Amino acid sequence: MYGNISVTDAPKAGEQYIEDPVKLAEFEAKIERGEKIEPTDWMPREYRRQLIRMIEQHAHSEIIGALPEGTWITRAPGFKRKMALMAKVQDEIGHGQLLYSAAETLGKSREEMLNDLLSGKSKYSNVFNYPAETWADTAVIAWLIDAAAIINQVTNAKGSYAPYSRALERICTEESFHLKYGYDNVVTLATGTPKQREMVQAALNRWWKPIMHFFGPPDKASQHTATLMKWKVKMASNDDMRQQFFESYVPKIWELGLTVPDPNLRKNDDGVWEYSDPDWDEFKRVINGDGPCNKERLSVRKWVEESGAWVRNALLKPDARYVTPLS
Ligand code: FAQ
Repeated sequence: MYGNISVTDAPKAGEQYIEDPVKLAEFEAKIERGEKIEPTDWMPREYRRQLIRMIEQHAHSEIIGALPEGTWITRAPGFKRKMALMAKVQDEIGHGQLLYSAAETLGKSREEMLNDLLSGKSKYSNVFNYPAETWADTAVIAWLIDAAAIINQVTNAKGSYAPYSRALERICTEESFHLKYGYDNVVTLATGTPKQREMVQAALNRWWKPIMHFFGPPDKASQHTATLMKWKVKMASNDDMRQQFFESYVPKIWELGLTVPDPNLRKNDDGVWEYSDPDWDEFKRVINGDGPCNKERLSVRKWVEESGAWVRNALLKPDARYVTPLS
C-alpha cells in the first residue's frame, strides 16, 4: 500500500538536506492549519526520519515493556489478578503491533526495526530496564508508568501524522483500563497490611527516578523537541508533560498516605512543581545500554525472535508443510 516510499529517502541524523522551498512551505501551512499528514502525502525528509525514530522507539518500548510485568503472570496473587495482568501484557504487545504498522507506513520494514532494536542501534524507554522485584512493582508500573504514557499519548494523539494519531487514540483507550487496574492494585496494597504498605512504598521509591526520566531530558537539554513541536509531532515539551504528571498524580499518591522519595518536591505559588535533579547521568547510561536489565531484556527479545522464526517462515509460505517441533 505504501510501496512508493523508501526509508532511504530519509536523511541520516545530522545530515543537511535542502528541501524544495515551495513544497516545504505548503507542508508547513497544512500543519499550521491543523490538517493531518497521510503516508502518501509529500513530507520533508527530516519529518520522516524523526517520525520513524520516535514511533519505532515507542513500538520497541511496548514489546520490551511487556517483559517486567510479564515475569509476574505466573506469580500473580489470585486468579482475577492473573487474568487481568495477562490481558494487560497482551494489550502492550498489541500496541507494539499497531505502532510497528504506523512506522512501516514511513518506509522502514518491521524486520529492519527489530534488527535495530537487537543491535542496540534503536532505543526504547528507559523505564523498562529496571527489574520488577515484587508484586507491588507491577502495581506501580501499571498505575504510574501507564499514567505517564497516557499523558504523553493523549497529548501526541492530536499530532500531525495521521497513522500515529490513529494508533495512539486506540492505545490510549486500552491504557486507561491499565491505569485503573494499576490504581486498584496500589489501593489494595496501600490500604492492606503493614507489610503490603511497606511493599508498595518500597516499589514507589524504586520507580520514582525512572518515572522522572520517562518524560525525557529537561527541555534545555532536549535535542529533538524544537523540531518535533514545530511540525506538531510532539504537542508538548518534556518538562510540560512532567509537570502535568506531578499535577495529576502526586496529590493522588499523597492521598493514599504514600510518600515520594524527593524531599524537594513541592508546588510553588505560581503553580509550578519544583523537584530535585533526578540524576541525568544515570538516565544517559540506561538509555545507552548500561542499565540494570538492558542485557537481559535484549537477550529475551533475541530468544523470542529466534525461537519464533519458524512460525514467521511458515506464515510466509502457506503452501509448505511443516512439522511442529515437540521438544
Ligand atoms: N527513554 O530530544 P529528546 C509505555 C532519548 S510506552 C529512552 O528529548 P524526544 C507503555 C531520545 O530518544 C513508553 N530514551 O527526545 C507501557 C533521544 O535519543 P536519540 C514509550 C529517551 O524524542 C506502559 C535523546 O534521549 N513512549 O510506557 C527517553 O524529543 C507500561 C534526546 O531526547 C514513547 O516512546 C526515554 N524515556 O522526546 C508499556 C512515546 N527520553 O533518539 C508497558 C513517544 C528521551 O536521539 C508497560 N516518544 N530519550 O538517540 C516520545 O514522546 C518522545 O520520543 C520522548 C523523548 C518524550 C520519549
